[in-house]
Amino acid sequence: MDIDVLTLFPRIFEGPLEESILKRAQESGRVQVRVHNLRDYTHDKHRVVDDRPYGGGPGMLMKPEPIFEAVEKLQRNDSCVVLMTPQGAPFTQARAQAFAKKPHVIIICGHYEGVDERVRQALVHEEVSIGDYVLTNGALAAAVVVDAVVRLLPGVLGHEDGAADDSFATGLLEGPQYTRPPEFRGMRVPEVLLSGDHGAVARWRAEQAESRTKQRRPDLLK
Ligand code: JDQ
Repeated sequence: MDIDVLTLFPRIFEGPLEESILKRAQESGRVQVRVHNLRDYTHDKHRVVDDRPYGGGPGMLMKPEPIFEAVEKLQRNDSCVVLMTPQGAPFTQARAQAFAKKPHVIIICGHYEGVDERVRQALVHEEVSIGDYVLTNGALAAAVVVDAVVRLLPGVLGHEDGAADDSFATGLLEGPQYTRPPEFRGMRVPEVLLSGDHGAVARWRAEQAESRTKQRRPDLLK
């Protein structure tokens, strides 16, 4: 899979892409993530990427020209062009799975107050939001999307089942989990987990997942 990210802050991606799973996914050739600085797609001396909104008002918008130039250079007939924006459809595990099946995703990170509407009109296939809070720009949101998508690619996670029993794939939250020692500062690991009875363990985990989901995320049960 190929992912191209268009941003004014390419260094925001350096840390995340160079760590652990994302780094190994790239080294093994399962994904190629390229981060492009939109300023490199300007032609004027001051490399201007923003301008004032027509009709007035505070803040600045991203000019359409550098985004059009970058997307038109990078896009292929199999590309999916995604815009990060607080007005987008919620980014969910289902959307991450859909993106993971695409051969090429181009992610446009908005900056300032957003992008000129003609970018949406002419270039963008999908607008996504990672949650109902306002970030300073789209770069961190795009890094979240890249992370969630890359770990779903075949061979990226070490263990076999891969992401199959992630809580958002099963539709339930994960229940409590324990590792050694069996007693720590007076707190005991539940006896059933030490019993060796795999059927009883499976039933206990299912009950715990259900009650935790009911308590914390009843919306997931509906
Ligand atoms: C941009 C901003 C005031 C946007 C500029 C581009 N889930 C999510 N939260 N925030 C974003 C996504 C996001 C994405 C792209 C962005 C925020 N901003 C800041 C400021 C109004 C609108």
